[in-house]
Amino acid sequence: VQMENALRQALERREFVLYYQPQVDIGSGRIVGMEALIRWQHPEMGMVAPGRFIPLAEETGMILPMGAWVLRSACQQLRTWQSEGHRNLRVAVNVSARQMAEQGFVGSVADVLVEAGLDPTCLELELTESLVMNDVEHAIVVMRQLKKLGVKLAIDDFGTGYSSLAHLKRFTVDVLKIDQAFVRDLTVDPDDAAIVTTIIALAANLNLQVISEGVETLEQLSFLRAHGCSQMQGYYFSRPVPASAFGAVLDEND
Ligand code: G
Ligand code: G
Ligand code: MN
Ligand code: NA
Repeated sequence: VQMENALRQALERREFVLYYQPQVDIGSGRIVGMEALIRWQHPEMGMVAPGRFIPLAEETGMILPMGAWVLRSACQQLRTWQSEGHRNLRVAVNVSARQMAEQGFVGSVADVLVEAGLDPTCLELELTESLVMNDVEHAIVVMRQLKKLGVKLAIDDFGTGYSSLAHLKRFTVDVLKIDQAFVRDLTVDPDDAAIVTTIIALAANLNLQVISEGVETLEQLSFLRAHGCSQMQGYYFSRPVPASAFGAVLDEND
C-alpha cells in the first residue's frame, strides 16, 4: 500500500518522465524511430530506473494509470516532433501484461491516437513473450484488434521467453526485437552468434522486421549487419535521453 501510494503520488506530481532511445537503420544511417522508456525523477532519490518500480507498479495495478500516461505522452511527443518536420518516425512503447489484460485496452489505444492526431502506423507496441504467453488466446485476440487499428506490434526480448514457433505463427506481430542478452557476447560466444543469426533468419523467413537491442560496439554492429539485421538500438548510437535532448539528435539526423 505504501508503494502504491508513492507511485500514485508520483503520477499526480508529474515525477515520471519519458526518455527516448533512437532506433537506427544501418543501411541509411538514419533514425527510424525511438523507444520510450519511463524514469522516475524522485525529489530525494534522484533518477530511479524502471527496474526498481515497474515490478511494483505491476503488482499494485498502478501500471494501468502509469501505462496510460506513458502511451499518451509518447504519442503526443512523436506528434510534436512530426509537426516540427521530422518525418517517417515511429515510437515504440512498452506494454505490460496487466495493460494487455485490461478490458478496454484497445479502445484506450485508439482514443490516444485520435487525441494525439497520430497515424496508427507510427505507434509500435512492444509486448514481451512472457506477457503474451500469460494468456495466449486472449493475447492473440487483443493483437488482432490492435492490428486492425493499424498499430505495429513487436515482440520484445525475443528468445528469452517461452513462446513456441507454433504460437509465433498465430501472433500478428510485425517486428522481433532480439534481446540484448544475446547481443552482449555475440562476437565471442558462438552460441549467442548462432542464436542471433537464427532469429534474423527466422524473421526474414516469416516476413518480419528484426531489430537488435543492446548494441554497444562496432564489432556487434558489423556482425549484425553482415547477417542481415539492419535495424539496431543501443548505447553505440545513444543512451536513452530526455525528449529535449532527443529533439536535438533528430535535428542532426535530418
Ligand atoms: O530503461 P531501462 O533499460 O532501465 O528499462 C528497464 C526495463 O523497464 C525494461 O524491461 C523496459 O522494458 C521496462 N520499461 C521501461 N519503460 C517502461 C514502460 O513505460 N512501461 C513498461 N511496462 N515497462 C517499461
Ligand atoms: O526490456 P527492454 O528491452 O524494454 O529494455 C530496454 C532496456 O535496455 C532499457 O533499460 C535501456 O536503458 C537498456 N539499454 C538500451 N540500450 C542498451 C545497451 O546498449 N546496453 C545495455 N546494457 N542496456 C541498454
Ligand atoms: Mn522494450
Ligand atoms: Na528488451
